[in-house]
Amino acid sequence: MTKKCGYVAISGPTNSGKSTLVNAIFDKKISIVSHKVQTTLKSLDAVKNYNDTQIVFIDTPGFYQKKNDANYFKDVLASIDRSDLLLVILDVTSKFYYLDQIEKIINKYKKKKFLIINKIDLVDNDYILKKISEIKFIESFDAIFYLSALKKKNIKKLLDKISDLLPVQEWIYKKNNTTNISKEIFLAEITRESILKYLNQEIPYQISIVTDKLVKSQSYTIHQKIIASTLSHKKIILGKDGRSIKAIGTYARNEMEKVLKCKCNLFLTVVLKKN
Ligand SMILES: Nc1nc2c(ncn2[C@@H]2O[C@H](COP(=O)(O)OP(=O)(O)OP(=O)(O)O)[C@@H](O)[C@H]2O)c(=O)[nH]1
Ligand SMILES: [Mg+2]
Repeated sequence: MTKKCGYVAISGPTNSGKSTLVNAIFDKKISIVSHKVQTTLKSLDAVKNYNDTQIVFIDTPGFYQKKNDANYFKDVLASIDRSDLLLVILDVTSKFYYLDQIEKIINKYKKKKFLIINKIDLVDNDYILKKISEIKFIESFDAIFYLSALKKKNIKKLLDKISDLLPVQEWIYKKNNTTNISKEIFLAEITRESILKYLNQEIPYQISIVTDKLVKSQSYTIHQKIIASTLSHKKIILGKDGRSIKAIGTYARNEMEKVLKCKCNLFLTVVLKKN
């Protein structure tokens, strides 16, 4: 069997469904998802062994207007640079605010690139045709796919085409399904997903979460600290009679149990950032 292998960067505006697509491809939670903007904060590699091809997907932080952080752009561009194939994913139901930025990127990127029109479960064909006519540089893409990452529609077609295109070379990773983040960080990400789900406005963007302790016996015992930047944020995270932190913890624990396939005891503490 001839082995193939390569990196595939998944890029596009915030909220277009990049992380949902990764989870659909792996059929499990690899990367956290939310309805809010700026969910993915750092690029993440995930290894998929698909027939004779090892595909290393790179989920990246989405484009976001208000984001003015040089590290963020560096991270996204570095992920695109090291990939053998670029997927640009657009939410068909959204306003295409970022077409200029995308055009610049794909003109610069000399390797293969696919356009993915996502969330087709929400619209009809006429609408899709009208929307893609807005993309004047559509000819620059080597292929276009129409997907629903959420409903897992047309994922296999995409994987087959990716597999066709990747170069013949030895696999890089020994294991399937692995990512380049530690279990501690991933579990902190799950708690962040829960906070994005339950808390509004700026709070999810001004906290950090650390897994202090992770012990496995018959079940997992997980201790995490949620670090709030102000006292008022801390109070909101706790909620009246601790209701909010309880809901955050319950959702996070359930998600952790699904991912780890094991009972989890999650202990969350909210602390105030020093200074
Ligand atoms: N209806 C529908 N919703 C989707 C689809 N794909 C993703 N979503 C929803 O879109 C929202 C954003 O999804 P994410 O996967 O977090 O988007 P992202 O591109 O990773 O966003 P950032 O990490 O902020 O760049 C979530 O509420 C998803 O459930 C889809 O195919 N159909
Ligand atoms: Mg994401």
